[in-house]
Amino acid sequence: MFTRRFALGAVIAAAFASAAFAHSYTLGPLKIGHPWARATVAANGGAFLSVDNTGATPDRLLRASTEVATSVQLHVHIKDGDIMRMREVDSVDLPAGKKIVFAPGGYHIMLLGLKKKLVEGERFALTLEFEKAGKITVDIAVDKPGAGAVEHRH
Ligand SMILES: [Cu+2]
Repeated sequence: MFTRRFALGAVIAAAFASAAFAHSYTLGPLKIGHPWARATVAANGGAFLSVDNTGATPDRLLRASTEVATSVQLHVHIKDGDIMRMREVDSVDLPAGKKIVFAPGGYHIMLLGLKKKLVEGERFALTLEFEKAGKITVDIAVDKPGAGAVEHRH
């Protein structure tokens, strides 16, 4: 089991050169790829991952929780004229046969009121709750402060 995960992680690592410690999880038909966050000294941060729904029925990410933050919200970036704004969403649809990527500039898991700094190279636990697949706790790997393509503004 662990060996298979590690092998898949290695494939993902090859695709994203900066993802030095890629890892993945399986929950029923859902494949959760490389959960990560940026190192931060600010009160808030973002966590990112991908969810590949390999099943025949749609699912939804309903919420996420972690002990390192006071509260956790599901956010999306939307373009408002020339400005990118973040908006909270109730849930994130995971259509059957599609891979949804949470990444800077798009969907992200917003960590509000961090109780400790997120330090590069460390990990913390985050629990994801899906409508059909249920709950899973994943390790979020903390990457460099500026990792990812798009600036994450608040
Ligand atoms: Cu946000």
